Amino acid sequence: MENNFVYPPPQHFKENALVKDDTLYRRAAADRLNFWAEMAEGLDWFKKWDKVLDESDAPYYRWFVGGKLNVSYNCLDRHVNSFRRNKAAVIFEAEDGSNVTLTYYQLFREVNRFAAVMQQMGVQKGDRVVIYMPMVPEAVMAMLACTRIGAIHSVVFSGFSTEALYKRINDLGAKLLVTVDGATRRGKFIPLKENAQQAIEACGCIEKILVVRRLGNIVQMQPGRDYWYHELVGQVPLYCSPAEMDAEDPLFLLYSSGTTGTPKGILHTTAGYLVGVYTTYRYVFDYHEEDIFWSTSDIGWITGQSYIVYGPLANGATIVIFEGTPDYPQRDRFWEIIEKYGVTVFYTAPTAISTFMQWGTAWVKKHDLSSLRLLGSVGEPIKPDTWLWFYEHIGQKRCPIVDTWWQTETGMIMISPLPGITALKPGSATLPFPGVEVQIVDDQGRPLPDNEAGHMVITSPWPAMLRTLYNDPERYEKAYWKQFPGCFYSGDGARRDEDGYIWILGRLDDVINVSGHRLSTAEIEGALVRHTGVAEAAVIGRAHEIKNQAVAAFVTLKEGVLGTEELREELKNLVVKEIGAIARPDDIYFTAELPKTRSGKIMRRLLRDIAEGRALGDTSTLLDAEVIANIKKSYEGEG
Ligand code: 7RM
Repeated sequence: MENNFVYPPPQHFKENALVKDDTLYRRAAADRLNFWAEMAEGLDWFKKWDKVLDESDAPYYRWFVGGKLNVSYNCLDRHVNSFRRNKAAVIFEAEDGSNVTLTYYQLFREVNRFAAVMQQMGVQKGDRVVIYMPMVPEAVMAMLACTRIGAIHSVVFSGFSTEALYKRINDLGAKLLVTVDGATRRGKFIPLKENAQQAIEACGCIEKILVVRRLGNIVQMQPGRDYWYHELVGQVPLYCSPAEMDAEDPLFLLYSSGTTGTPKGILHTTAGYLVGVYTTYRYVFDYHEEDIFWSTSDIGWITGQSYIVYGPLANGATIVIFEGTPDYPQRDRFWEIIEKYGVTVFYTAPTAISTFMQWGTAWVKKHDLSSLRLLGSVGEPIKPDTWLWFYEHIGQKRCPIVDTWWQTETGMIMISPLPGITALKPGSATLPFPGVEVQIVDDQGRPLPDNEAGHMVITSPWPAMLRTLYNDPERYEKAYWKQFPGCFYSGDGARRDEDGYIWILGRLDDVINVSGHRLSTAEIEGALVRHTGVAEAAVIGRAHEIKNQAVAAFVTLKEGVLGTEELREELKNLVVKEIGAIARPDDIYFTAELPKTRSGKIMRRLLRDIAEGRALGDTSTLLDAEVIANIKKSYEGEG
């Protein structure tokens, strides 16, 4: 872990950087709320706020109380009314290599009409709209259109299964679903509308489906329920006036895995979220007007919401949206795109970088990456050797790397270098962003000395923080605010070194991180026990060279059921069906019993030790030591 190399910002980068000194840190430290108010001045408000932060009903914090604004106005109208009118907003690269560029004016027009279509379909302020779409510009338009009329969007990753979609729609009580006829992934056809339809029919709350034509495949349309976007868009006005939203009006919901089988509907509201992503995009990515910014995430994840859509567009940046995958048609697709559009800032995940490392540098060398000036990493801890490869082969030792720590809950980047001033240490996310306050504490909540590992907590509210969990305020309080009263519990372990740099160690709870995607062990267990042959299941994340973690399941079967290879496949497929391909277990171990504490809790820590081939940790709370010996035996037999 320990790495003694420190990388100060290169001179040429420093000279041109937006932040050249520690003024932001000093201003935030002197008066945090005033700092955020200053940042909020960067947005356009219909009415200024009366109070920056209201803590009277904590943990239901309210930011920019009394302020009125509209998110789509801030992402579009104000740029259209400026020199950015004809600047590229979106460069879209389709999987087949075709591309479209939309200027701010064009995007503005499209979003206005999209909003008018939704309005005509009966969507009103406060209604929930589910967006189940691949990475196409219409997905971004649908999001912005919702914000224009005050509808609350919830994007569901298009790789999620019908069952996962069903769960989310049902929790939301959504009225409208926006999808496409079909999508392609690595050239393979995916009937998105048909998948969505199955979920909807099981739910009952969705009144209408709006279908954007993407592939032109034949789909069954039910009159009165299903509408083609291209048929409605010709009948609506070109302009739809932006709704005046309250600072604390809900903006969007995004489901994220927690420690139980039910995903959490994380709620973000209007002003605080926008101020947070606007500010962090600007300073972390050292925003320059001429940048071409590419975040390889999907809009179904918070990284896509905050740093493909809202942060960049609120700043008037040019973004790349890519429909495909890094290995299709060949393993140099990302480098080809960087070369093709002259991408200047490239933001991706450690898993992707490890994969590229494995594919080898020959793919990289085929392309001119000289346009790049800054790199970013997000989603998992980045190993120092992965960091160094990224630095050397992609950044060509010229580009700083911003390792950004944050969560769906935090909405915005919380820990990150400011690339013009922060000396980088490979593997460390470095320092809290100005105005963000973090501490490392022990189990009792006592601050720990330097270099001791503990829980990472956030000690004061920040503007883009989640406001609650949809329909479940009790869970909101319990999951985030009860563990260490007054502090936000991140679920991550970390240590702080003698320079104040933070080293994230990963999740300490039952959330696992596979290729930067958050999965709940309980949710996968829930899927496994749906099989009639399964008595009990325990799922863990075990270390994986490329994916950060891989899903490993320990399964006990009912009397008389045989643990065959077929059953193993069946169980893996069941998880894919219930959750999606990202949750597919790598390993399934059949075992007679599971290790439990006296209170009946499965001891996942011990299973992790077994799966990773380590000496067993503390077994003193284990009820029956025999169980572990047996699992170990069967594991070694199979492993
Ligand atoms: C943005 C995002 C959040 C979890 C978080 C961490 C892990 C994210 C980093 C990281 C180490 C990083 N949101 N995580 N970024 N760990 N270094 N730079 O990923 O809600 O999907 O996941 O991801 O464990 O708690 S998320």
